[in-house]
Amino acid sequence: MKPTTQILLTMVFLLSTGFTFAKGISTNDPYVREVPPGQTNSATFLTLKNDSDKQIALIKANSDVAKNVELHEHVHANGMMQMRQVPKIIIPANGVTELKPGGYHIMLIGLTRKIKSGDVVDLNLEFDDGSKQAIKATVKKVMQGMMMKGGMKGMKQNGMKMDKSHLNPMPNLMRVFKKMPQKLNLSAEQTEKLKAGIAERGPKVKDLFKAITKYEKEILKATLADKPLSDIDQLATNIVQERLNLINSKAACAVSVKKVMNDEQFANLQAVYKENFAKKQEYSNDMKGKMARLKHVNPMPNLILVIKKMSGKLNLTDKQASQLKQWRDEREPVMENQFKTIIDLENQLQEAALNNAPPEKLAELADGIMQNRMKVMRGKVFCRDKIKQILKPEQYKKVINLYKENFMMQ
Ligand SMILES: [Cu+2]
Repeated sequence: MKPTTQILLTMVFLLSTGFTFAKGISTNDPYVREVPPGQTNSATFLTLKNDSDKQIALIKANSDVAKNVELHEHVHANGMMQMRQVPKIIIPANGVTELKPGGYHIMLIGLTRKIKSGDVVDLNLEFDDGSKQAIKATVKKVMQGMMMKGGMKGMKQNGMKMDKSHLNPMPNLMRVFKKMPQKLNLSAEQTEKLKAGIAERGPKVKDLFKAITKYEKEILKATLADKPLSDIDQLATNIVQERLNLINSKAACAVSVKKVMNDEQFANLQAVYKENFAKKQEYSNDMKGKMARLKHVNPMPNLILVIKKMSGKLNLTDKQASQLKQWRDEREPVMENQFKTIIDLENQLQEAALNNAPPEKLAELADGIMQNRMKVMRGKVFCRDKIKQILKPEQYKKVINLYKENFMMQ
């Protein structure tokens, strides 16, 4: 090869890599989640932008800060968020893929050193177009999934869809007004009055959602932190109290809407709601139904599930395994029954509210729901303490850590 040809080729090569660089993946805002001392895993988040006309995938990452670096995603499974490894993370042609809490992330497994806010971590990324990038990610405090502060707002800011259906069993009549006002034949004056009502009640309802979400996070945390039943009972009481407040506020909302409309309009509003928005909760016995239920009625950690799925890591003796199985066989039907009762009663409550049932009837159904919700939460504490009794302290500790590491959102 003549030197000139070689130079030419090198130049073409440089130009082409320059081209790929400009027209390939760019990274934005990489950061690593700060973790408390003793926790051995963390995660990296960033935005990947693809300026090329071809889809490109992130296929590998490594860093000296962790023994293992894996690409992960979060999936809804078993009634909670779980993460799992994925072979690649695709960035669509001329598109953006965000790695964020509750979604895709680069998992750092087995941290090789302590990391705290402000530290900078080096990462190398490899893409399926052959390109590589070295990036620096700053360590930051990131609110963690289920323990996220700021409730719904925090979740929304973190880009997660928040399913509120498990918080409110009452019909949300104002959805009709918001989504299909043309069906209601309202006068301008009525429209103004309803808008004013929403403006007034909206923030209060949001606060109730927030309060329930906050207490549900606290009860999860308290259960994992081995707090006694009395502490957890207090939190459970707060949860059902706020849930009752929410039901009452929805009932009050219906009353004030009724005042703005004439009888015919209100009956029509209920009919439109029934047709378009009312959803009966199904009670199906397949896995999906079971898991949806778990999420819906139970804010507590499901330690039995950890044992079921990760028993290989626990070194259970035969005796322990059979004791745990016996406990599970005993408890599961009881819990299922409580779940079923809650869902039945919530369906009845929705129907009663849409059929002008008297307030006493609504109160009675709401009360039944809350009694069973209390039972579920208390039952989970018994379950925790039973597991603790069967396992050795270090095994139990392992269960708690496995739960935190694998079943809580990164
Ligand atoms: Cu992960």
